Amino acid sequence: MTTESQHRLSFAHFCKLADGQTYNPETVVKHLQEFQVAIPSWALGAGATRFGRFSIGGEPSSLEQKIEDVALVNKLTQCANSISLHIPWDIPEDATAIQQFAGEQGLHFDSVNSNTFQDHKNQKHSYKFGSLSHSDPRVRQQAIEHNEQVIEIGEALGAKVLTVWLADGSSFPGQSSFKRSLEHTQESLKAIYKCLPEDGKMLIEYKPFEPSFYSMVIPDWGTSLALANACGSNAFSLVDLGHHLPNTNIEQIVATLQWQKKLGGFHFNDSKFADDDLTVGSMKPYQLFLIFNELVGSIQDENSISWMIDASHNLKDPLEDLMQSLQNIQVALAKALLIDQRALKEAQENNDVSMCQQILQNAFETDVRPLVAEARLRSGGVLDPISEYRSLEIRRQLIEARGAHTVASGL
Ligand code: PSV
Ligand code: MN
Repeated sequence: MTTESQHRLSFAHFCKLADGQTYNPETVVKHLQEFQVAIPSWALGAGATRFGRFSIGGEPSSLEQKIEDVALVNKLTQCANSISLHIPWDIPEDATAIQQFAGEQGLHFDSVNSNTFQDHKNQKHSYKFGSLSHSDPRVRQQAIEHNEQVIEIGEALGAKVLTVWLADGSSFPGQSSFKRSLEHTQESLKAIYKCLPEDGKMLIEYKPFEPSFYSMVIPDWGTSLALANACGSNAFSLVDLGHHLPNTNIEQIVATLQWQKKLGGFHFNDSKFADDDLTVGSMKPYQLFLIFNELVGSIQDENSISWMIDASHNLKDPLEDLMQSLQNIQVALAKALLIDQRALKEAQENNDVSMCQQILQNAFETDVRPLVAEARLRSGGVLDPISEYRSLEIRRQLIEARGAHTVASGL
């Protein structure tokens, strides 16, 4: 564990070594302080696999408790000042009161997520065979109306971004028509888009497989982009790191969507195989760094992308897991901010391949933890969030207050 005085020494040392480098540690610290990632309301309890779920104890069972958990993470880390709701998992009974409750704890509401991947209580038509793409117009209409309701809930909470992820697809060849499914989806998304407030946004998330195993209606960035283009200038694509087949070049997708000015949202997680929903940066930190290399331009200009952690915690304490994810995001961002972009461009223009690689690796191999800790401290957070969390025995207190067997809502 690093003490405060050790941190002072390592930060001063870092700044000294930065003398003559193209980056300014103070600017990096400033960007880190500004960079905020939303926490989804479904990431605060234990997740599950198809084979079971193991409670971690002290899980939040109300929206208020979820807000309290996010506030705690934000208090320690100072980089997670918003919460993203999934409707109907977390419908606020009194939007004004809940917005005030969150506001008192320094939080606001980020994107709202619709859910047509499972049937809701008392709903008329089932989503078993799809929602916005369904062959039956009554099911499509019901799914459109649900999204409209989510937009309204978001507006009441001050959240103007709607994220749509469709589980629609097919598991057997011939089960459905690819073209008709897309036509229906486009028509449905356009209807939803019309209900956005003027300054609202719609983010369209893609996924190559799961829950459907033969085809997904929106399997990739290209389909998401085509649908966003069909809807209009306030519709964008959303990249979820876990929604790619192994070895996909995600950083190139990020660059392509930025080139089209259609990158609107980002879900952070990590994976070994597919949508494993593991701690951000726990498997492929270099990939995360390369993605941030593509993103730093937009982070420095104007930060209009919705950033969110979308992970599931089966083994670890979710709050510790979130703090590890946040730390790894900040580390990747800081490293990307060290890249000498001018030298990289020059090396690229000169086709100096070795130098291109060298420039990236120099940044990646730099230990930026002193910068991340400094940003956290300056913003009012703590030096080492997980140690602090453990020494305060927060999980024990949560179990005492909420019980050992509470279940956070969700799937
Ligand atoms: C689907 O896998 C997804 O990534 C979407 O963002 C959902 O809204 C989220 O996970 C939670 O199930
Ligand atoms: Mn996602």
